[in-house]
Amino acid sequence: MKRTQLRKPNRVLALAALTALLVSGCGPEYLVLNPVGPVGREELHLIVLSTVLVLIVVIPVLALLVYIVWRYRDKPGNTAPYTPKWSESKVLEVVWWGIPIVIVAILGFYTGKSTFKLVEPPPTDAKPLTIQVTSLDWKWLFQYPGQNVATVNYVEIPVGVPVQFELTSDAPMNSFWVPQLGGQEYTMPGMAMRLWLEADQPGTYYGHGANFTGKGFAHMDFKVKAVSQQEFDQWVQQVKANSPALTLAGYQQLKQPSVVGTASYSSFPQGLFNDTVWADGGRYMPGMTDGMEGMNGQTADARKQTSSSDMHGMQMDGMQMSGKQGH
Ligand SMILES: [Cu+2]
Repeated sequence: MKRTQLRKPNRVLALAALTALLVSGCGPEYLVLNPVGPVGREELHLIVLSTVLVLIVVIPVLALLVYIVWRYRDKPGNTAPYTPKWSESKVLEVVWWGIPIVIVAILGFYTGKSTFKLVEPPPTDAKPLTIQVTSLDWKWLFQYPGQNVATVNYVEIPVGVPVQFELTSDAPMNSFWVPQLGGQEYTMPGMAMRLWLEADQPGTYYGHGANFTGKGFAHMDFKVKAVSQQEFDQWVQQVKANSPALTLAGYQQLKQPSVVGTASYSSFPQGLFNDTVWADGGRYMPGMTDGMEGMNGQTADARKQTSSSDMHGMQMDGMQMSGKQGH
């Protein structure tokens, strides 16, 4: 008697806790679940789809686990049937092969569709903006080749404009991630990767490295400030007027392992990003053709020749990810 009296409030408490957990699942603190741009939204659809598909397996499995443990428990007088010869059941084989095949097919179809879609810039009339990103120990350098300004640990973008982030690393590989705008993409020495993102609401969004790179890694956070095109243009003018230039010597100092705050630069050495990529092999993601010329005025052909020993015989505009840098 006493036992059942104790169990009821416990059950109510557990149910209340579960409900609270489910209801709070979409609070603003869950950045990935609150996208503010087309890329993040597309990826949220995939997260929801895969969660639902996974639940088709997880819920019956957990329910069966509980049922079977209870039904076949060792108890005097248990009348559960003993049927050891069911291993050739056609029905069961179809169920446990068929359901996963259908789930993987649906998941594969939609993941593939989204992946190919997100390689292209978000569809809009606005002219894209290019920002070159270099991960350093332990800070992020952002260069605006079109505006000729640079920043450290923060980046401003215009709302409603697709931003082409070109990514490399001049330090151990890292990963560029702005959860509310879209998924991460790796930054790797000697490689240039590309990630399209777009914000459709003004705001300040959290960004962080997503690949551990040593003791200063915890400080590799940055802010993405999305503003109107007009505010963005004003900001560029302000940086040009009020900030020091980033010199090559300044960059060499910046890339030394250190934890720094934010910084702005009125200019940066021409071609610095591409020189960084070429210094360790010069591999570009397919479709990235604007990255072949650098500070020394070297042409693409010259670069191809000087670094041919490092190209593993691969074509420069092919998928060059299978060289020495494995993951
Ligand atoms: Cu790689």
